[in-house]
Amino acid sequence: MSEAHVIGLGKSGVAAARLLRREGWEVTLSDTAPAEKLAARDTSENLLKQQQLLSAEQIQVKLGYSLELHGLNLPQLIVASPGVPWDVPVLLQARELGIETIGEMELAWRNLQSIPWVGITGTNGKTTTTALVAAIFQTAGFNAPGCGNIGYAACEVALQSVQNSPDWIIAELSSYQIESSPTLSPRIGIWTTFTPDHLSRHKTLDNYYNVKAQLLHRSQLQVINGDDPYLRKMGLSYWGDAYWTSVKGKDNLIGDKGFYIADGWVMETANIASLSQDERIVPTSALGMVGEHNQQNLLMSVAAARLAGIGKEAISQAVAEFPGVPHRLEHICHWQGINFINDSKATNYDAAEVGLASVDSPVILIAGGEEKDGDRAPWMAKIKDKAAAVLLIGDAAPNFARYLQEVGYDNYEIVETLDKAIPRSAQLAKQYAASVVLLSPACASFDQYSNFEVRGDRFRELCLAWAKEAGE
Ligand code: UMA
Repeated sequence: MSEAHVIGLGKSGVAAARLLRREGWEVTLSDTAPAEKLAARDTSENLLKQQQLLSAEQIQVKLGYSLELHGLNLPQLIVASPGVPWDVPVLLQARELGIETIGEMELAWRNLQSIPWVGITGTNGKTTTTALVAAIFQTAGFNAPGCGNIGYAACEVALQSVQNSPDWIIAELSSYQIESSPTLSPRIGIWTTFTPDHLSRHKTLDNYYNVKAQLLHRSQLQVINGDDPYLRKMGLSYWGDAYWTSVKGKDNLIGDKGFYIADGWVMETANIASLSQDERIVPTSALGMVGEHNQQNLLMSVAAARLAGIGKEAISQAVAEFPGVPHRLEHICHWQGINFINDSKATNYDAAEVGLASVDSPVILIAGGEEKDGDRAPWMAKIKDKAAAVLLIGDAAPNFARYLQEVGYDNYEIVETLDKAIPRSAQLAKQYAASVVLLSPACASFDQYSNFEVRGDRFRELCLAWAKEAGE
């Protein structure tokens, strides 16, 4: 039997290991983290239960283990989870030894490539666009699961596909997943935005751009957000065949085919469906989500739907019913005139700037966590413009305090934890007559939480408990 080694006991690694096992591979699943560390992210009982289940499926699990390639028993295939850097020494060594190395997403693609994919990438906006595309396709009657970086491993879809074969795969694709998926070729590729992120992994902006560009090059049809300054600059010279979108009207479209907003409607240019004139598809007011960036996400989602041949009625219904995405400007509760909003998914400066831009001011902002590289100046400017006070949490708090001072903003407090931030934010909101308390951290969550979802869940839990206890 051929041997495969899967690295990473997370959502992706577990699904990849099961898929390989089903294909008849002898599978080892390893994680560099020791059992105690993995148990701390979940519980020891759940970890043990998972290990027992995997063993019963004849998947060997090795915790606190770094794969080493020597001796005779080398694997024929190594599958890496997205969080495993693509250039770790063991993967470089494997390639030198002629051992195939692929990412979990590539494995999913190999299993699901007879089905058309919509692949959505970009620095920000991916998750909302993925969820909205999936909602539209599903309302149109397709079995079209949203998967990938959105939190549902694509290999899990492949596992489920035996009983329930999808019509379309709607995949949110991070740069990590694209980098490790050399043959993944969607029917429709969407590029939402492009700003510096993940530079600790990709090293340079060019590398990061090129990873995302690869996906679009391999996509049969390309949809690109023409309102993103960087993508716009690359323009026609680079992406001549793409369908461009713009919230700023037809005159702002790059090229002659695409989707734009005019007079409160999402419009499709006539040349896409060979019509005599441009067509109204859905009123922008149908989408119950705030912010210009969400209008951009709407345009790209409608573009994908139309390119897949979906009619206006299904699009209108899905858009009107779309509830939004948890942790992305998610409205948690309303307490004495104050809206508590969870934007935990804003894990970088750009997303946090968009978060602030999308809500009413004055705002009490909660920010901080594990600091990331990037250009913080636009976010700082937005804080000065809209935040009545800033509460700082996590490891980044001292640095963020210094950055705020440097730009002449001193109405901040270091509160360290969300538990302390919530009651204090309510007091400050009263003091400054602020209508919004916004968690939009501009940081990864790993200093205090296992991921941004757990951080957002904690924020939700604390806000709801606070509102209940404090009463109307
Ligand atoms: N690990 C190793 N060796 C290493 C590195 C990591 O063993 O060298 C182990 C870790 O100890 C950990 C496991 O790998 O136990 C985790 O693997 P993972 O980080 O790939 O986590 P998964 O649970 O499989 O989640 C991944 C994506 N995570 C990342 O890309 C970091 C999830 O995206 C995705 O939803 C999921 O697959 C399903 O497709 C999350 C994310 O943070 C949301 N993405 C980044 C982002 O959006 O900024 C890119």
